[in-house]
Amino acid sequence: MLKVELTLRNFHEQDAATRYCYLLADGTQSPTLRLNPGDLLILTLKNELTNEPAAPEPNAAAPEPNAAAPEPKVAARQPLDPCRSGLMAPTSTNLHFHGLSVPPVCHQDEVLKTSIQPGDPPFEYRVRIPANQPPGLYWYHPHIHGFSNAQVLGGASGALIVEGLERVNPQTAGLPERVLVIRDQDLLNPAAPPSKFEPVVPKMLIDRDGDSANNGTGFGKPAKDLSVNYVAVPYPDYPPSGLRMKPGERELWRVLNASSVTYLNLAVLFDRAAQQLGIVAIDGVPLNENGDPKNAVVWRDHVGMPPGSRAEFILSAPAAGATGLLVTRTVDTGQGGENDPNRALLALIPAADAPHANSALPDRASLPARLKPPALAALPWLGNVPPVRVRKLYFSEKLQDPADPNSATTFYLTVDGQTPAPFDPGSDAANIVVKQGEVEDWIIENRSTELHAFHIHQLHFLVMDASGTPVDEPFLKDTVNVPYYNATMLQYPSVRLRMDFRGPNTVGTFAYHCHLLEHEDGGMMGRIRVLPANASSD
Ligand SMILES: [Cu+2]
Repeated sequence: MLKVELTLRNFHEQDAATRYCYLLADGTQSPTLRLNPGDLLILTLKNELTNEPAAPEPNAAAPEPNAAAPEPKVAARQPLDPCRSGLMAPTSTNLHFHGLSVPPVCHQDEVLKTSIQPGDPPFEYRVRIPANQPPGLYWYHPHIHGFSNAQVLGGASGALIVEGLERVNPQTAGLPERVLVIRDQDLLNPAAPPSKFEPVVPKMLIDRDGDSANNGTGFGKPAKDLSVNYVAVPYPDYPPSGLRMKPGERELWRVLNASSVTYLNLAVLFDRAAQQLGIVAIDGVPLNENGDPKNAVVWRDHVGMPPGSRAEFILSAPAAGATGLLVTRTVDTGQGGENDPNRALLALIPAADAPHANSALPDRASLPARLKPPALAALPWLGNVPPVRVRKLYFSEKLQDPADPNSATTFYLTVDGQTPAPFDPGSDAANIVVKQGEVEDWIIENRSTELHAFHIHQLHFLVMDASGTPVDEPFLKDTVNVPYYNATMLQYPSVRLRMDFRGPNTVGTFAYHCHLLEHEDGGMMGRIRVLPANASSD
């Protein structure tokens, strides 16, 4: 059992930015939670958020939430039932355990109705990690519709590790481990020109979200700054902090892209040469989860990570005298997307006296060297189960004033055949109803000119094909990028996902959405109801 008492606080900066952080009583910020399969997590969350102080001018760049959020009534406030109120206000909060197959019910992993207000007593989460939860990196963050972006962008997120990777993948046994949480935030130096060391100076464009638009060069002002374990690496010069490593030592890096909108394309450079990264797990699931030993370690010189995703990989520290750099390379997010340019994240500094346990980024431990056998998978491999039906969903966007390219955008995630509508937090109607035990194929199409990241709560899926071409990725994900459309294409890009509703913990009502949180808050979300296997089907 792991007992944790978290307090969520915010701090209003003078530049109108608001920072958010989970705190333990001893001041630890957004702790990494470590649990074994079968463990019980008892987490109490105290909401100490405060409203924005009165500002002389409203921040014109702040995205308008799609649904008009009622302000909490100050006078004679009746205590609201945190399990039922569904109040979506700037100071409301709750928790989502991203990637865990735990039930979508209140006090566990329910986010559509659960809402905790400032002044409420500490709210208790009791989450049993399933015995068959794959070992790897998961995370927790708030999920209040309309305000997820502000809270996560401000820093409200933390890592959660399900222990036991070495049981599934013996090549990771005994490796020193680092947890890197990469977050994005509003630019610290928004008025600065690009660094004079950049080879091109692209024209500045603003996209529909009010962020720096993709200019296609790999340079220029990013939409957001990035930070590594809360250490910002700001535009325009991206000064990386230093990570001291024992020369040549192999380590396991567990990387979370906790960004609100920023895509990552990670590479590790030694004297400018991209190094091989031994990927062992994606989205918390070992690549050899299906028992195929050839997928135990997949070597690549870069790792693409949409917002919300995780990658765990083996790498070797630079040799003595060499220099290393963790970078994210530019991601082409589409004509309508944000600018995600090339930038440094972390300098890797070989040092014989580098501490093992208490480095500049303190979150480091070692995996056990002693092997215990993994729990046997109880169900047939998802890729071998034929789907009972196929559905198509599509991402789309609409300018509220089609004549004005700078007008606000509405974001849709629509089940094909239904009328596009932004997510309605006040409704109980499910867009999709399935029965526990079923397996479906979902084709997720992108009809917009920017990338979207499809995510569903409670379960993992398998990517079967991309725009009709089979994909050989025999491992599970909970977040997947969907390529953007442009007018020269003959069809909308898509991915085909094998959706697994076999787990008993999928029963209930939960969300699927785009994990670019500006889009989710703007309406790009839907509701699915999974009925018990024995429910009558009328
Ligand atoms: Cu999106």
